[in-house]
Amino acid sequence: MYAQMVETGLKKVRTEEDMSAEEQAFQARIDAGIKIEAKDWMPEAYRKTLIRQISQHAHSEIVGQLPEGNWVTRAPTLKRKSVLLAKIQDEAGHGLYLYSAAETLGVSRDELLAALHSGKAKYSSIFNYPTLTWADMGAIGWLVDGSAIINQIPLCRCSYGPYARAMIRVCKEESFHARQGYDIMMSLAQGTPEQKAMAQDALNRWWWPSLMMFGPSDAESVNSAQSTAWRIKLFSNDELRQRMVDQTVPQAEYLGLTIPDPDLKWNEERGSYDFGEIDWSEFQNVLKGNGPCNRERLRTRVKAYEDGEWFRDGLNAHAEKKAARKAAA
Ligand code: FAQ
Repeated sequence: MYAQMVETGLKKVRTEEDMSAEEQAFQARIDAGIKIEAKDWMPEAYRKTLIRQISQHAHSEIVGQLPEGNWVTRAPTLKRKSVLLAKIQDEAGHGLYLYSAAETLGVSRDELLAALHSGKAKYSSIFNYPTLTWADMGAIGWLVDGSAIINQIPLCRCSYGPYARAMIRVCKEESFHARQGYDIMMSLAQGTPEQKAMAQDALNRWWWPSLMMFGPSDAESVNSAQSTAWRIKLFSNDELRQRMVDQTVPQAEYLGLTIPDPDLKWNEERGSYDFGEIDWSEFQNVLKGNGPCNRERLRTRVKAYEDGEWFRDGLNAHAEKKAARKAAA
């Protein structure tokens, strides 16, 4: 598995024998459902694991603006355009809450952004795919925000207080995003044959990458066991992926669209859908930086950061002047 770009210092899941008295007390708090707060003692590997996950999550939110930004100038009506703009702005806000949550763990935003810009830190694989038609705005809201919600609702109850609290507002906003996406799909699916075909094409292209968002299969997920013990993860990658399939298939049926999976079928015994094999080589290729848009996304992100330097300098100069005036008074 292509993993561990960020060294958390963990080689295997900590058992009671490995743990110091301090660690045992920490684990007991987690097991009792007590939240860990920024100033509490925590094992170094717990801190690093959270920095890894929260910063990847933050990076995903801000890189996730780029595929949608592509369509702001081409939205079909003024209403759709203002809704899309508001959604993209929400994603920036989510990035800010998440960077702030990561900063409570003793890392600076500059360090986190440097890791993103150098290509060292990951962001979600899903944002390395192109947005070719307006229907992609529908598919992203419906499938990508839909998957993000399924993954993030349990994070509202994770063990680290600042992360859990940030997730509450993020999830509320994501649910608007998912509805706006489904609304676009509904309009297209009920529109002309060309519009319906466009909606189907978007579903065809976004379905499998959306399933990959949940991460590798449980058997390949290197971080899951320890993150589950620490209640950073409450459900496994495969459990959440299954939830997404079960929730989305009836929605596709309602739209009159077909999920692009010939192996998809209802399993009466399990009470959920069986689905086809995910192409994990595609997933790993995207993680290695070789997806359709990896280079373009990073280039755009770095350029935006560099172009904003004058503004950051202006803000700093203003803050310094204000502080100096206050000190003089
Ligand atoms: N893409 O051992 P696991 C959104 C990496 S937000 C890239 O299972 P873990 C909002 C993983 O980091 C979307 N890399 O890892 C929006 C690890 O590598 P590492 C983002 C992935 O952490 C909507 C390695 O594979 N959401 O969409 C991916 O226990 C629309 C092994 O994997 C979050 O970040 C992937 N898909 O579980 C914005 C949620 N999957 O770090 C704009 C929080 C796995 O050891 C528009 N994160 N990897 O080098 C999580 O829940 C977890 O981190 C998982 C992965 C479930 C993503």
